Amino acid sequence: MTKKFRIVSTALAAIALALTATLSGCASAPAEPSVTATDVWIRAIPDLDEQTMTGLFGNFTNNTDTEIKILGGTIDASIADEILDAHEVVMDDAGEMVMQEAVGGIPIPANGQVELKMGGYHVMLWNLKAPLEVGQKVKVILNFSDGSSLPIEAVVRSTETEGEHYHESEGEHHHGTPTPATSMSN
Ligand SMILES: [Cu+2]
Repeated sequence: MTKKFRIVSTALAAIALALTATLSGCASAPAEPSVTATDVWIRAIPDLDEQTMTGLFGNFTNNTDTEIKILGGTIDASIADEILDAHEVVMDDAGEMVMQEAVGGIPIPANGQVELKMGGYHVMLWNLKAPLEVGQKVKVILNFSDGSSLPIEAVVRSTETEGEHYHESEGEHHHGTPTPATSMSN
């Protein structure tokens, strides 16, 4: 009986060891990414003759007690230029809305959120290699100022489905053709 018990206890010890290994494996990984994202989408570009750049939008949540900035990201080089830039839209001296690099990154307040939207903050995709069709899913990796990064699958949408946002940010121009500056904004 003693011998039998010993075998059983050895087996249990092995299981316990395996469990310990599994648990410590989990413990060493962050419980939750410092930044999480929802509703991430990219504006469709069905015709590269019209435009070869577009923007990525969505809601980003900072799960930490410290401000974190979205620095930019990367994308597969078969889709666009590999490096994605953090951008913002501002009014220039002439009163035109223009986009520019968000210097230092796009801030997400501690324990807060930022919405990347048309006419505001966005992540820029340059030199698309192929048209981006509505419904297509695109993988990107975004990089943050705390050194973390987040792989995201963004869905390609048309601006029509985001019409309200677009018009809001365009103000009085919403019935006209977008000015070059406005179309630059994404
Ligand atoms: Cu831009």
